[in-house]
Amino acid sequence: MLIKRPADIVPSDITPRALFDTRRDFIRAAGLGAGAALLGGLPGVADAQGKRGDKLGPLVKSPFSTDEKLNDYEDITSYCNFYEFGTDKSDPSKNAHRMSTRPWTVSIEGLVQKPRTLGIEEVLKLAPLEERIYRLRCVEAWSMVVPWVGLPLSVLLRQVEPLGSAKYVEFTTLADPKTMPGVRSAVLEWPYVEGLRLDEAMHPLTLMAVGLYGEVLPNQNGAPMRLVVPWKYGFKSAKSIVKIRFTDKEPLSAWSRAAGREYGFYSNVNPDVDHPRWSQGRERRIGEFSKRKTLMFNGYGDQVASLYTGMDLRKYY
Ligand SMILES: Nc1nc2c(c(=O)[nH]1)N[C@H]1C(S)=C(S)[C@@H](COP(=O)(O)O)O[C@H]1N2
Ligand SMILES: [Mo]
Repeated sequence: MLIKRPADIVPSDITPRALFDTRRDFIRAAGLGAGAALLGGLPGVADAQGKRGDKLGPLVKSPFSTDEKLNDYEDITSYCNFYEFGTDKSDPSKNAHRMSTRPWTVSIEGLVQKPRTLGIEEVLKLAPLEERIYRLRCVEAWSMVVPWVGLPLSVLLRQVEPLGSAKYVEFTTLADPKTMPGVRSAVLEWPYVEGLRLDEAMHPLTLMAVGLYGEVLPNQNGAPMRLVVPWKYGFKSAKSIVKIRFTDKEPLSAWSRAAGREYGFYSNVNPDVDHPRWSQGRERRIGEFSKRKTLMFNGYGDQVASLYTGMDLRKYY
């Protein structure tokens, strides 16, 4: 995203429509998108071995979900940013199958009472898994609506009893040159690092996603667990996380390190603060032709604006 201007996206290039329409009808019929609070009928989380197509469930529906039209499974899984697998939107779906997501552990450390390393199976059992339909707004001025499956990040963070001195949380993602061709190139410094202020990380909207469309995450979308911070530009939502560290200093994220003038620490979606090389005022929803207006905090202002009271969001972009 450092290199390219927002491309004109032609979804017909990447989507065999008949295929994913069928798939979506099937998933709808299985209960996702229905009104029930607890969606039964799906195998339990213990059945999810991380193979493509493994179901997650039962799922609790989230009150935070948008009712906008979902992007198709094919769009979400074939139009991706995951530079470890290449800089083209189509590279992750071609290359990410090489990454192994079992076994997988995340170590949670730093300014905490009880540092822990959890296996992905333990993470899946920490809380009832929720379906959360969120908008994802990339800094490159496209957006999607994604039916994530996950648990509140706060549930995971509480496991280690953060100390009072902890002010920020840093996320480090996998960097394996053997399976990730992008890591052999210098497009970013590896591993990919992201960070949140502690109150942002603990906010109820902040999700640790482990699936989408009721199934385990496809590798290209950040298996086996990735952040989803829906009021921030997409690059804050780090994929394939292996380490979470509590700190008292603002973490230096991979994109701020590469181009700090373009990508700030906060990176809240803000139509009034342009990227130095393009406007952030509008966005193209993948699958749509005309552009729509970008909303402050990506439309999540009612829930998150109070986190930034008194801050100049032009300075803290
Ligand atoms: N490890 C890692 N995480 C990452 C990225 C990346 O290159 N590497 N790209 C980010 C960007 S720019 C976006 S827009 C989202 C895209 O998520 P999606 O491909 O699941 O839509 O992932 C983010 N997380
Ligand atoms: Mo992005």
